[in-house]
Amino acid sequence: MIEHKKSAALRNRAARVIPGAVNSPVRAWKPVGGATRFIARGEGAAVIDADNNRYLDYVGSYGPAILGHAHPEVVAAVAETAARGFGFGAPTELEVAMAELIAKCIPIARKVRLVSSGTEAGMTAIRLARAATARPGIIKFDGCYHGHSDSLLVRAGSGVMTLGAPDSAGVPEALAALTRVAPFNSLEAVERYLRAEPRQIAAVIVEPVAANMGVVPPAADFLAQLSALTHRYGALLICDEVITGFRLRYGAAHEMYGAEPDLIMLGKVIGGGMPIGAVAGRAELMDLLAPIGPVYQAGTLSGNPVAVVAGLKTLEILARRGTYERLERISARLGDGIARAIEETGVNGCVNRVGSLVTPFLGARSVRDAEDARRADGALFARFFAAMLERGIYLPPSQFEAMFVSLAHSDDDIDRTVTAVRDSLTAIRGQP
Ligand code: KE4
Repeated sequence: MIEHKKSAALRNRAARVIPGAVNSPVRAWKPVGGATRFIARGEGAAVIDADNNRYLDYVGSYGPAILGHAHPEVVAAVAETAARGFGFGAPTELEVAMAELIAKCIPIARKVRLVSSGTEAGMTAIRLARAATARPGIIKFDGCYHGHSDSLLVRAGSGVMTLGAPDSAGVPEALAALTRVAPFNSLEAVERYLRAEPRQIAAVIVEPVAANMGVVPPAADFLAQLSALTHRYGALLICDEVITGFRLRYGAAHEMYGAEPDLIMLGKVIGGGMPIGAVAGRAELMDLLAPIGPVYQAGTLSGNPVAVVAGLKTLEILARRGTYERLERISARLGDGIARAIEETGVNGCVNRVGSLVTPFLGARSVRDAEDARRADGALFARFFAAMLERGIYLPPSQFEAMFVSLAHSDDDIDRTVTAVRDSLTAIRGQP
């Protein structure tokens, strides 16, 4: 049994001064039993906890650590930039370089506003869409997550065709009612909403590849048809690329699926692990933003040079030849290996993978939307998580997250992970 006395002591200490002992709920490990490990440091594909236990890491800070932890070139760039000051409340050349790079890599990103989180990017995109269309309504998809702003913390109402209901205390019913929630991959539900209130919907917001219900790819042609449908009713399409941006390719994922968004959100990888987000899109939309337009949006640390340089260096490294081919090869090795292990152990499950985003679903044969995902066996996943942790493999502590493969994961790391999956499934298969 792996000792984690220091993590337990830190958890107790933290709980006295931090709600739930964590600064973001998913870190509390509630779905898998709550024995959160406090991490002391990261090294490449590994993290080491407060009790000096080493784990192969598939959380990767929930996406930013695509190079692995503490990449020496990124660390050096951060140190060198920090030595010149941490930020000035004034523009710097670094944020111009970041905006230019994003505009060069993503055709729809004619203008870019940097912020400090994906949530801020989502808030800003929604506000821009409402201002541009003078409409209040939003359509989002069940199981997709776009940060914790009020209009996006909304779940489907009682019947599929009703208005949204708050998905958090503190979100006013009246505001939640402006958001409609459709099943992911359902054009029919979106069309019903748009037809029912043709001039009410400002925007449809979607993760091009869903990764917050576990990984769920878009159905064939879904995103291209969603774009056409949204625009036919005068609404805007927002693609939330906070996870997928620069992870699935060197640019935006929506282009892989023929989607034509008006605005996109970015985050995670473009900050290389430092706090960042971005909203980008057509110039006439982005120019609605203060100080030139009427849509107010601001941030003390927006475009922070230390965060931006971590992102720029990360993107520079990702641009090197063979990067995404290697990421695809090792991710396929992982996904195929997990699928084989599920098959060979006879455990009821499946694997969804898109690029370096991988989710093993347990207790479900196929997962195409949030309803399917919710039918997975959470208790079985919790036992799987614990068995993998015992074998030194640190998975995201929820069935509804993605495993994030990094360029620091070696073939041996992947093979070791697959062996641990097979042994863990065998171990939990017989458990009551
Ligand atoms: P942040 O505000 O957490 O930086 O980004 C919000 C966000 C927006 N869009 C997508 C597609 C996202 O996945 C996220 C945040 N992702 C979660 C994990 N899936 C972050 C982990 C956490 O909440 O601690």
